[in-house]
Amino acid sequence: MKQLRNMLLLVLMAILCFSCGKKQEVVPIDKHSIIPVPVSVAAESGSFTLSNKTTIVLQSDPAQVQMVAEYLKSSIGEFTGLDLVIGQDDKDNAIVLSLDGGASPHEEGYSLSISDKKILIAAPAPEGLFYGIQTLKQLIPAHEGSAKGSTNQFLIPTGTVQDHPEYAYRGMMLDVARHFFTVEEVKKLIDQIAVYKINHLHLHLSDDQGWRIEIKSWPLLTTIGGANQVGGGKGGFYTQEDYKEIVSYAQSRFITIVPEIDMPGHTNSALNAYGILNPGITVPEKTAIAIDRKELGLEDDPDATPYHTGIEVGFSTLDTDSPVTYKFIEDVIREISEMTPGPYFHIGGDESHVTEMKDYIPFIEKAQSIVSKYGKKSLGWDEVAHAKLLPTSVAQYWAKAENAILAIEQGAQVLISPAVKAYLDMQYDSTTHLGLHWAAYIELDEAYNWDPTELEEQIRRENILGVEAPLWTETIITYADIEYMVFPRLAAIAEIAWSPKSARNWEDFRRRIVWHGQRWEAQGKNFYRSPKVEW
Ligand code: TNX
Repeated sequence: MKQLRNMLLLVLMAILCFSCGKKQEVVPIDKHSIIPVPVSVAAESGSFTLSNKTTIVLQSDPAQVQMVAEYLKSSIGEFTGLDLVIGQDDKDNAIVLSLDGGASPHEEGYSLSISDKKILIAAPAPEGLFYGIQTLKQLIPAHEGSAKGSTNQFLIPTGTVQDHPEYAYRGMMLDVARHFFTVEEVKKLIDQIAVYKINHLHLHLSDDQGWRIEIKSWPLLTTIGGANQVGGGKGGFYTQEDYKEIVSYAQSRFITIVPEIDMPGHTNSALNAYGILNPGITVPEKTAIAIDRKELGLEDDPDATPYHTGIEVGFSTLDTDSPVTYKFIEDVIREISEMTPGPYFHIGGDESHVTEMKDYIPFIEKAQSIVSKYGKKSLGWDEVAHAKLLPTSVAQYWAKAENAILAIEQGAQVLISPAVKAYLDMQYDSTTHLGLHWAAYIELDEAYNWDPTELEEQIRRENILGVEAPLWTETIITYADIEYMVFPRLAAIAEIAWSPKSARNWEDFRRRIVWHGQRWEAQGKNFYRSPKVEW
């Protein structure tokens, strides 16, 4: 009898121990792996049990939060296998989404409060709810659809997070001109970068090798200018419907599309489509156009330049004296602006090596004023600061600090993208099989360990609109190539753009990124396993 009692006791203890052991598996919220690291995190000792019995509850105006609620439901479903119900009643075992203005004084801020019975995400605007959801998703201890049936439970640590971004503009750029990427691929990228609270996607829509956006008043831009890419190949372009689809998908992830048409240089694809835009500079292999036009059933255009499939830059320019050029850029800026709800139009302006400065400056000023005529703010690579900038214009610092400072002296803001730190097409080290290294090799710690306010004394916090990481695609051909160059470095850049400098720390980032690697692995993402991290 006594033996039986002892055995029962042992079994009981084992069960207790097992469950207490299980409890200990809950990583406290302040030992989290959240990227970007939040402004403040306070831990409590319990846990919330996420299961199929959890309801997503919409407080405030349900219409406004419906979209984020559906996003929460589907994205939690993806990596837990749970199927949460969206409801209206406030009850226990709920994730409550509330547009409570009092929660955070910051436009994009949010607070996340997790108790044993309830998770409350409160924000003054829907974007804050979306960011709170991104944080919550990173606290769920699952990476693949592991829930089977209604019994599956995921323990989320209790505590609170108060958070808001350091910079208003947190961006990535994708060059779709050197190699074209489809609407589906761009949407996938949007989903992947939204996780890190990136809120701008800059699309480099034209360059010497390809013109990627349909302009109805200049149809050959895409039929001829879009039919190539680096290394040869079929190229491609977005119809206006495609572009609108990208814009609206991005909006559903609180990402603003920033369209770029590079000018007056980097324009060979336009000069190849319409000879009339050429200042008549001599370029080799002029015969190539004739062949191509005949294939397309078009008349030969003796003034057109040949198409370009190499990666050299700086040889092309629009004719800055010709009225046709200004009709052309106005048509392009108008048609694209009309489809772009975001505030920016990027006019490029980089590496116009064959445009004389005396021609370049008035050209940029005219382009800038056409951009404002169509209600947009003009963004341009740092060289545009040689021209007289409007106070609403933004210069994107990629190469020369003195240009960024010139822009600041004119009252413009700067977007920080130093090639030596933020260029996602730079190789990680000398063994990286993709990318270039003209600016630097950028290992993960190099991408992380810098701050926009510490680059130059004259570039101060108030001059900085934000941070953007560009991916140029001369060597990037497939979606897997994109992933390899973007991850994990974009997570580092996103933390620079979102988190306060005082909260950032390389050793801690290095620890946190491991968890992200596990989730990427479960998602089948082709990320770079940096040797700086113990994956
Ligand atoms: C410089 S960055 C360029 C691009 C290239 C890139 C390659 C900038 C404004 N111009 O045309 O694609 O280097 O890293």
